[in-house]
Amino acid sequence: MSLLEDLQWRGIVYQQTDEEGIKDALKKEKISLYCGVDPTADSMHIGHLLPFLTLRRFQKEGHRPIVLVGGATGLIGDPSGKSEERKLQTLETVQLNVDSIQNQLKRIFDFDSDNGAIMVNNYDWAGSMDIVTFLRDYGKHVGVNYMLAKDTISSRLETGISFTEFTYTILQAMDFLHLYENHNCKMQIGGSDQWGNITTGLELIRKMAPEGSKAFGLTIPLVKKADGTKFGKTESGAIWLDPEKTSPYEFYQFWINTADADVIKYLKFFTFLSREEIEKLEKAVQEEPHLRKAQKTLAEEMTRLIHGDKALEQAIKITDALFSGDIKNLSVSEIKQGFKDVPTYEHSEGGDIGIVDLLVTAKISPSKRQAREDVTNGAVSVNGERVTELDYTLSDKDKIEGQFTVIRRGKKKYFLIKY
Ligand code: 545
Repeated sequence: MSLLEDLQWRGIVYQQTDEEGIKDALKKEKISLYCGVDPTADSMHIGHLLPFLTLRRFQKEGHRPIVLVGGATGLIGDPSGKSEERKLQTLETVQLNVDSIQNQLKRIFDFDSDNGAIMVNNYDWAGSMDIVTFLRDYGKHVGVNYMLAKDTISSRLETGISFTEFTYTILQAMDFLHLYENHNCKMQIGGSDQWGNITTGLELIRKMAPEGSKAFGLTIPLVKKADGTKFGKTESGAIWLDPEKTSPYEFYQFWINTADADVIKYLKFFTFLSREEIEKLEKAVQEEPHLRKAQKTLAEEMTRLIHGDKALEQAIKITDALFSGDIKNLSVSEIKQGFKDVPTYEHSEGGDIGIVDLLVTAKISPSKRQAREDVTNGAVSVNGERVTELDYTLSDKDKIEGQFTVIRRGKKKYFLIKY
């Protein structure tokens, strides 16, 4: 199966500027191609991932990926897919964001092989360009009518669009031309919202590059969930790649909670598993869905890819401990990850406290009578050990690394006591 056939089988191809041309080019030679991201935040989230994973698929087949971080375009703001004008960010913020996003992208690509990835920043060529050069050498080749016909611009004419954001598409087009001329970059890929910007680039190349020059664009579909809700969001917000914003455990949990109706699609989109492996998992979803083999594989592949082996191991350890209730062996950092969304009570005096009093003051049991019942019934455990004596007192030995006690009431209800 060719790369394109594989992408098609995975459902990754949305639009192509020249289907036959792309097929021919990829058959004939190894090409260089690029995908860009604007440093509008200090981290990417999983909604930004798909085009870059697709770029990585090209690299695995011998093509050279160029990863662009928009130090210049990030200062302007892409109107694509936005119904309102963006707020400008400061130079300092954008520079900090460039660094952290580059670090996230570095994990995904191979930089050392013969077709090693190239990391570029458009600030290097666009940042200091003077306005006369911009208008004479680039602006002159892009018609205003042509720009107004683009969805991303026309959809903003009613609500308003500044000249700054109107011009954005020319900046991205200059990037494509620059990479075409300096790195022989033949193709740009991006999410479906990038179609307008990608085709402006092709227009500029057609007008400015020598006769017979050929370049292509390919877009990738928006990830949609079977139930119609937005992909990549939970009640606590977006799923970030930054482990400080979304812990590897939460990240793992996100993927493992994928619905049966979505899991095969996500395996195709996001993992590098082969067709055979994915088809096996598809069978597993149909025949033994309760085992959640496909979800487990997806969560493992994604957590390993973004956070590495060690973080994956930890995420599995926390998941298992929470499931079995055996949490004694968790470290403080693992407890922090696993119990982030669990009701927490701060025992500020820090001294010893009787179990019944604690259950009441921490609002774990609704009344003293109920608290006593819970203990004698064996419904309460402290750090995974059942406690049945009413006069049990929590002391230093119950504090994990001096900081936490985990109380469980019933089968699944966890509470955290913090000192
Ligand atoms: C800039 C200069 C270029 C080529 C591309 C760009 C960026 C592009 C853009 N892309 C989006 C983006 O989102 C902000 C991320 C915050 C960390 O705005 N003009 O930068 C997204 N992109 C990935 C996909 C996308 C797109 O990074 O293409 O469709 C999301 O899936 O929205 O020369």
